[in-house]
Amino acid sequence: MSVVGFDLGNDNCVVVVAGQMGIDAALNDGSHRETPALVCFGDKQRFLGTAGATSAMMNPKNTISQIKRLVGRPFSDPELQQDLKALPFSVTEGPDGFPLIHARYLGETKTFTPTQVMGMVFSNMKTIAEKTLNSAVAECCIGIPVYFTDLQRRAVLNAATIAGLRPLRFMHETTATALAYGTYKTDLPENKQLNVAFVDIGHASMQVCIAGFKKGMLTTLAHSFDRCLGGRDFDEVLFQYFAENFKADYKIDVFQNAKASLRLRAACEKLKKVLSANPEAPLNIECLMDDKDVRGYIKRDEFERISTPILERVKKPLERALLEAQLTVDDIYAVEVVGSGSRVPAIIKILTEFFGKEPRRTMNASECVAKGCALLCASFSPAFKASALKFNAYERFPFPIAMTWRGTAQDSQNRNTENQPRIIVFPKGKAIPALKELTFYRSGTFTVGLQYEDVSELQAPTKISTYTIGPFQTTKGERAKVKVKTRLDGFGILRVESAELIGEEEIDVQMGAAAKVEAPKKKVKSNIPVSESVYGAMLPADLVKAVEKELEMALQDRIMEETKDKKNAVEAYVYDMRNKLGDKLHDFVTDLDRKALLTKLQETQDWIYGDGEDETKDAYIAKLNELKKQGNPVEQRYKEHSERGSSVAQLLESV
Ligand code: ATP
Ligand code: K
Ligand code: MG
Repeated sequence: MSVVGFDLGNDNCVVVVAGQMGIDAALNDGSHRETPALVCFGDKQRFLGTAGATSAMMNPKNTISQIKRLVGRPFSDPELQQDLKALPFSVTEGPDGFPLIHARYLGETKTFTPTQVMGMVFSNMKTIAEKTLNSAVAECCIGIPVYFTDLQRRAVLNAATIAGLRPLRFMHETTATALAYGTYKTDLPENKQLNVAFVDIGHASMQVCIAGFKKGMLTTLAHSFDRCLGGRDFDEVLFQYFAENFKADYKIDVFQNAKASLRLRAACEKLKKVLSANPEAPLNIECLMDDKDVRGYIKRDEFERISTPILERVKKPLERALLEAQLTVDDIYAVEVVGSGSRVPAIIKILTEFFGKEPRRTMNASECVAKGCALLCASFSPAFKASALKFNAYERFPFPIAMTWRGTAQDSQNRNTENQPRIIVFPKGKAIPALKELTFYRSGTFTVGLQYEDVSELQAPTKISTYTIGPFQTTKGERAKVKVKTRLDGFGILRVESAELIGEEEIDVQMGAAAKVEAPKKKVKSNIPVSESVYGAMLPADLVKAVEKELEMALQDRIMEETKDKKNAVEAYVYDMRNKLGDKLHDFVTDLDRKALLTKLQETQDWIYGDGEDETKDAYIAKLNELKKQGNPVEQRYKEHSERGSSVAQLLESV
């Protein structure tokens, strides 16, 4: 079983694997531990992650980023609409009311759902894990933001499935961080509880978790968040600031030019990072627009002043978390900050003031989420059963969930859904996973619905799903007892899992003292069909198609990578052979043959940079074989000669 943890960020992804080196982050092709969450569509293939980053500037319209913001949200979602304004690629509303991403791929304009694109990011991260482990990866745990709705959770699960992954659990990102913290903290008390506040400021959002620790155990006490407060908001403030300045100073309107906007945004992000370590920073961009080179400059004080509207929002999630945990700042043993967005010094200042203590960075700020997920995954693995890393994590669900239904015959006439009877099946803070059983008395098929009890903290429609329960038969059309089981599963996804018809006799058994004298009657249980309809969710048939499509695209990528490798092999052979013919192979070939071979090499080189620039894999293989046919005999003669030489030398040495 594979032990793998994924953190798919808005900006950066990390995969942690349990391998021979212990539990550690896997390196990507560029030997980095963080991989950009990017998919770039090309004429012949896709470029994922690091490979996609190089094309982001060259090919912005076809480089898809911020995918985590786009999944599981209807097109009309105001936050999504806001996000789209800053994105250089095209997104339109699909027939189902959900976003469709447009990109030129294989020479045609194609559309992809955000879930599909997230599947591509997962594919890339899976490949990175597999290269490190040298084996296939299926089982894994995945970090998700605590504020993800049911639909977003389903989208992530589908995306993972598209990539061929079989997640065992999702873990809220801050809880994963807390698990990583607790597992490696060796001095946790046996009886007393240490309360630690975790603050994660990433690229797009801020999350807070207060967790209580005892030896070998963590309990999440509170979760809070601001979905729209992250590193990118500072980039945007700087972008607006410089764009306005350039209007006045250089008479250019960057807002009107997509490419210039993109370059200025990227420069602002760099500048922001410089400001984290320096009291001031310059900004220089050559040929930004209208052939004008621009120069700018900002002091950290000024940056903080223009960022006030963002910085003012940092306190709110902190207050909410304390309130929910019913703790005061004095009860907080330590504050841990993670997420690279938290590197802005003004944020640390606010945290220090709020908690009355300096926040710590005990953990690797970019890897702790993936690490926590890998640790959770390890806890499911037989190989880690008795491990010293064993740690129990009690996770909580952040939203209260209600079940609704049509009432009795009379009130089913009542069309006003506001008056629909409902019950809270899972209160806010319910431990995950959980099961709730409700009993209904019905004479035939009926429907129940699941919905958010409170959408004030959510950007989602109230309704989640409806379930049709039935058909079933009752004697003489009387009402029968139906038990409906609702599950909040290990992914924080809600579903009515099953329904059972319970024989009427059972009611008598529960009637108390009088019933006890009667012979106990047998319970008759039978399953009733349950059909699910989730608002906005991907249909199973579409998921199957998406899995196939991903395999097809991955194959195309592999063919293109192999083609490049073969082409490089031909090129390398040309240079290598030419050098050798002038050097060590020189005396092992007649002048005539050498000349012929050199001509052949030159022809091949011309071909590679000319007609053969864009050939098939087989054409390159054939070309290499052709060259080797002429080159190999020469190499062979040299080899025989040097072997003879060395065996003579060995002979001489042994006497
Ligand atoms: P999310 O958690 O929102 O899904 P993520 O996990 O991809 O996103 P991180 O990698 O934690 O996000 O943080 C990325 C953000 O951190 C970017 O906005 C980046 O500009 C910012 N960042 C990175 N280094 C620094 C720095 N030295 N100073 C300020 N900001 C930084
Ligand atoms: K990350
Ligand atoms: Mg993150």
